[in-house]
Amino acid sequence: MNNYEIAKAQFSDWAIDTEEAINTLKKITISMHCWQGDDVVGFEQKTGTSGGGIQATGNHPGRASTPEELRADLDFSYSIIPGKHRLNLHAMYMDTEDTPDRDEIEFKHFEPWVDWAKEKNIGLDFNPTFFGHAKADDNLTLSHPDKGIRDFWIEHGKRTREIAAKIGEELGSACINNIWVPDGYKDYPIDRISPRKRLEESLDQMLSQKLDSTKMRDAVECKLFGIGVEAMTVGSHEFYMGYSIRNGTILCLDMGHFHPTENVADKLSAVALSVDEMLLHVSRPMRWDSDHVILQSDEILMIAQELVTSGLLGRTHIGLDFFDATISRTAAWVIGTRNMQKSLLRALLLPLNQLKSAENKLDFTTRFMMTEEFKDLPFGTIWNEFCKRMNVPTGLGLLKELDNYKNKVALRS
Ligand code: RNT
Ligand code: ZN
Repeated sequence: MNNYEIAKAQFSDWAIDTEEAINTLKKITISMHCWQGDDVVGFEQKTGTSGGGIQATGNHPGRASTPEELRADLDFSYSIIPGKHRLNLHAMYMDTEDTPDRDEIEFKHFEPWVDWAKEKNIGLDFNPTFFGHAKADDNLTLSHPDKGIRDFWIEHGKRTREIAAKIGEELGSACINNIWVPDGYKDYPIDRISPRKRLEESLDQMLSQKLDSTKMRDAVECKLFGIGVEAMTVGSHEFYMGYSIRNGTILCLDMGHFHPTENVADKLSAVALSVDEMLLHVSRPMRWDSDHVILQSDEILMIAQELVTSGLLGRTHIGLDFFDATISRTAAWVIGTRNMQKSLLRALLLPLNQLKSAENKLDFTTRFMMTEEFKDLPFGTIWNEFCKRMNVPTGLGLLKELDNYKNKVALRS
């Protein structure tokens, strides 16, 4: 018997079918965020700053500074991540010689991305970019008191929806257009309801055009606070939860957008009773929304477990949202995405029926003994088998590939 067969037998003692877990994992698509590859700069202005309270820190060599470089880094990363995944593109990553302002963007400015996605047979998701722009310098966009500024951003948002629909049509897979705005105040506002009413009105206008849900879907992303908007965020969790329930949009939960002691995994089953679909921005906040690369930490394991135990895999879109510029950016993508997959695999290998039955009998001792004993089972062997079948390296082989690529891109000027 080889290692896998031994491990398979060990899991089967607990009535767990490792083949079934591997097959389920194969089908789970993760939307990888383009902005890990270039520190959230984009291709509109070569020296841009992300702004809006989003901060990539570090100065590791090899930042992708052109769409070609970013695609090369993505090609490499996808080649060593098992399975088929998606790319989550932000509007500021346009690939064009033109210099359209945000309220002038069109599908043609993103066509090279779509051609690339077709060639690689991957799906694309999309995002309007409401930051890193002179008209967002006050951290007010869709809720700005000035109608002219609001209208500018509404037009941007409308265009991204149309672009997303065209992307979805071209690729034959619905493109999720996720809306996040930085809007908020550094110090206590006197009037909290007017900006929220303005944000709601702007969103209503932006989303007024009915578009085919097989081509594009709208998502809205809440946030508790950001650097520079400590006192109040207009698009808070309550704001967007209400908005998504009333308007039937997807609700995006970013793991960095809550109080550090809140358990984001716990929110999924609760919101799932009121919204049809969820989008996750899987991230790792450290003391604030710092967007560290995800580890196989308790928080990530709990998110994965929740998707499996609550049966929410079918209506949750898994997106990643982290950026670290102190390490190889491709290593961050690859290890981070694989960590999400590993966490899902661990969840898929849980003895769910036994655990649920113990819990229902209020036999918390059995539940406790089982979850803790279970941690010693050979998950790594199942993961290695999965990677072997998907033709991607593990262990030292993986490190060598990551290292070679890191050294190659370090020569970029
Ligand atoms: C910001 C949000 C948002 C961004 C991306 C780049 O706090 O998390 O999702 O990270 O849109
Ligand atoms: Zn996010």
